[in-house]
Order: sequence, then structure tokens, then C-alpha cells
Amino acid sequence: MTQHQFQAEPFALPFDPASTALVMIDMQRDFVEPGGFGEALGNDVSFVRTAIAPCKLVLEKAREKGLLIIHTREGHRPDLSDCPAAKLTRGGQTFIGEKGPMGRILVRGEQGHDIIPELYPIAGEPVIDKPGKGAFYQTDLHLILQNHNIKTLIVCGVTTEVCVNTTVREANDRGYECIIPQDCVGSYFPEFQKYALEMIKAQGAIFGWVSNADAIIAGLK
Ligand code: TIU
Repeated sequence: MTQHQFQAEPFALPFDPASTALVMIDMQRDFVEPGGFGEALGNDVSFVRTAIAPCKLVLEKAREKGLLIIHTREGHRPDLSDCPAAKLTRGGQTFIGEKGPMGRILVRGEQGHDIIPELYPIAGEPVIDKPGKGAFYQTDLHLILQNHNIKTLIVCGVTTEVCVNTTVREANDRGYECIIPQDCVGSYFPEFQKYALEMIKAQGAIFGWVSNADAIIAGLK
């Protein structure tokens, strides 16, 4: 059997589909649609919406190939008891828990907190609710990945320098090899998009590999 590999920078990454998972980070209305947390913080959500179509292509291929697919959502309990005071006022004023056009901002169960329809999870795909930026912090993500003998993570989602970067760093320290398709991640800041990706792949893939949707799909074929 030929060995699978993803074309990537700084060099190709060998992988086994049986031990590879797709992790979709925070593709929630609160970050990619107007009226949510991202826009409340002063950002233009059109910058991150470019990731939606490539994410959909990778998601569909991963489903076809039977990969483990995990979705994450950043948000809090309705009583905000899991939201540190320091996070609550981040952004210069309080947005989390306040009423917006899509319900209470970044609160579980609200419309804005949920995953966008284009990338909505299907039955059997675990959804991880996380209180922080990293998907491993105070969640059962590591346990789920270990129970599935996962070694390689394809990490997509938003935002590149915040929740994607934090999660990739957490994953790297836990022994996972992470590959980030650059068109499947989005930032509100074009320069952060560029440098966040460069940081990952620098120094011989110091904490991950950078690729693109086409190369991920080709690698999975
Ligand atoms: N503000 C920002 O860029 N990101 C976040 O607050 N969370 C995620 O990245 N999901």
C-alpha cells in the first residue's frame, strides 16, 4: 500500500487516514456572520468568510473518507459561571452574555453561538463546547482523540491567530501533528493571517504544517 502524504510547507506530511481527524474550530455565526461577537469587537466578518467554501470542500471529502470529524464552539453557560471576569470585559466593554441580533453573545444555546448552516455537524460528529480559545482547555477533546487513536489533525476554522493558533499549540504539546490548510482558516487581520501561518511552519514545522484545501483533498484521495 502506498503511504499517504499531504503536500505542505515546510515539507510533506505522511499520515494514515485511520489516525487522522478533521477539527473545525469555531465556525459559529458569532464569528463569521454580522451581529455576533466578532463584529461586536469591531471586526469586519467578510475577512473570515473566505474560509467557508474551502472548509466545506474539505469537510465533504473528510466525510466521504470516513475521517473522525470534530467541531468546536467557543462559548459559555447561560449563567456565565465558566467565563472568567477578565474575559467578560475583554474588548473594552462587556459583550459576552449581552443581547445581540442572534441572541446572547457567545452563550450556549443561542442562535449566534451555533455553527453556521454551511458547515453544520451531522449525526455522529462530536461537538466540543469550550470556554477558552484553545480547544483542549477544560474539554474532553484529548480524551476523544486518544480513544480514536488519532495522531494527525487537520485544523480548519477561525480565527487563525486566536483559536486556531492556540489549539494547534496545545495539540502540538500533546503529541499531535497538525496541518493547517491556509484557505480554510480566517483572520479579521490579513497581516495576522500571514504571520500566524508563518509562525506555525517556521523552524522546520516548529508546531505544525501549512497546506491548502486542494492539497488536503488530493492527499485524502
Ligand atoms: N476575536 C478573535 O479573533 N477570536 C476569538 O475571539 N475566538 C476565536 O478565534 N474562535
